[in-house]
Amino acid sequence: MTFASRVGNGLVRRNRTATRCFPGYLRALYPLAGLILALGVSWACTATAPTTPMLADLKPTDTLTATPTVQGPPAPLPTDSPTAAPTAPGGLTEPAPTALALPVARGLEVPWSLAFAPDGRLFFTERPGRVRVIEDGELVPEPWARIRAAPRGEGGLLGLALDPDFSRTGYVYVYYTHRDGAGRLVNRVSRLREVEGMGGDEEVLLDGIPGARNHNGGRLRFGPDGWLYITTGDAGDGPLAQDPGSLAGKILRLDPNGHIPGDNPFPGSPVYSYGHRNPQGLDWHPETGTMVATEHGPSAHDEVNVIVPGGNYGWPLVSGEGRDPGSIGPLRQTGRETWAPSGASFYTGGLFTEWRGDFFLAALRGNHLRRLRLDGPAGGVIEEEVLFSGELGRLRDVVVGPGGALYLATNNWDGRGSPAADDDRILRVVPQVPGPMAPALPAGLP
Ligand SMILES: [Ca+2]
Repeated sequence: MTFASRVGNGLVRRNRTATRCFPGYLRALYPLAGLILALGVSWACTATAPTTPMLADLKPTDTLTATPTVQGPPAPLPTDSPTAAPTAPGGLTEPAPTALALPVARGLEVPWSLAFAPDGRLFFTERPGRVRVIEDGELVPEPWARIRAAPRGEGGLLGLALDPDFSRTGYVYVYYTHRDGAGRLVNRVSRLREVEGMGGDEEVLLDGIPGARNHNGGRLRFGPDGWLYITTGDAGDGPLAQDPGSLAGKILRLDPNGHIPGDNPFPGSPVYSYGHRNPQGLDWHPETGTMVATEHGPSAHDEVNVIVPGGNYGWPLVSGEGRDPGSIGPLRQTGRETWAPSGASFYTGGLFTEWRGDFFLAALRGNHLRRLRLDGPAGGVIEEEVLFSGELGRLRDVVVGPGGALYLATNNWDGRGSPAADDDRILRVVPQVPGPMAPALPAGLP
């Protein structure tokens, strides 16, 4: 096995170093000599090769967070992983794509949800109650909107989605925890309208979604059908997830004006699927339209589910590998591992051509970005890769920028992390080296 076929962070570092240091004819010898070269030369290359930023918008103070330069003796080679590397026709192993995370914004407070506007601006929420914007690569100091959320425990200002027709309507949709008239924590979906660059005119579309300190769900996304999908948690009361009359532990679907679509699976109800514990990520396969959602399990047993209308996903009757004839089992579950998966996106960009169509999820407890390749619309996971393991801390969201970069939000200030001096951050993930994997990068965001 060449060292380029390994997965995980050890590979990313080593492969990058080799590609930068060795001329092409030496790279052709990798299958025979890669291991020896890696052991013998990687230290020298790593110690001498300059880490040259290649992006026009990289600022002098930016650090290359995904590439801690190895000083001193080389680290041990990564151990074998059960995960297969991408295999080219003819059985040749392609070098795994190498990725680099560059800070776009720092010093944020629990950025929970990222969404790009058609004009290239990056909108995001901060959980205490701010909608903010990054424009032309710069964080706009004044929030786009302030929301009177109740940031308790896992609650606060969570999801954000832009109207598919944002250029015309200026609508931004948000999901947040607040206190109702009786002082209870509940969640609501609202939309704001942009007027002269600022958000206002809040219009509440759905309120009274059961809330609690934990398990508030909170992801918003517009589907390819143009309807708004909303993930809700069980608010700590598992049986609510099986109660068709409760909005807790569900994926909901509304039209952009907050009305219930006529073809929802339960007539007159916003419920699209049920039996969820705490789903926080969802996206649709770009070609098949298959809807895939992530969900936090009870101590491990996290899930990735293919969502169908009217489907029962089992909580609290079963979770993880548990099977129940009346519910739909997960596409992937984590067994005894805990990822705590949150935001998720299928990769649709052109910067990482090998990743096109793969499903990425941001892991909180897992401290990584995970890539899953699915076998067909609802098939199993046929390839899996962990990126940035332990390097960035807790990750809350991942989206694809219009230029093909992935964007990540850290959540090291969410009460469960170990924040670095410049946390929380939004980071831009780009290929490490020019070549077939990395066509010429456009200047500036995105
Ligand atoms: Ca389940």
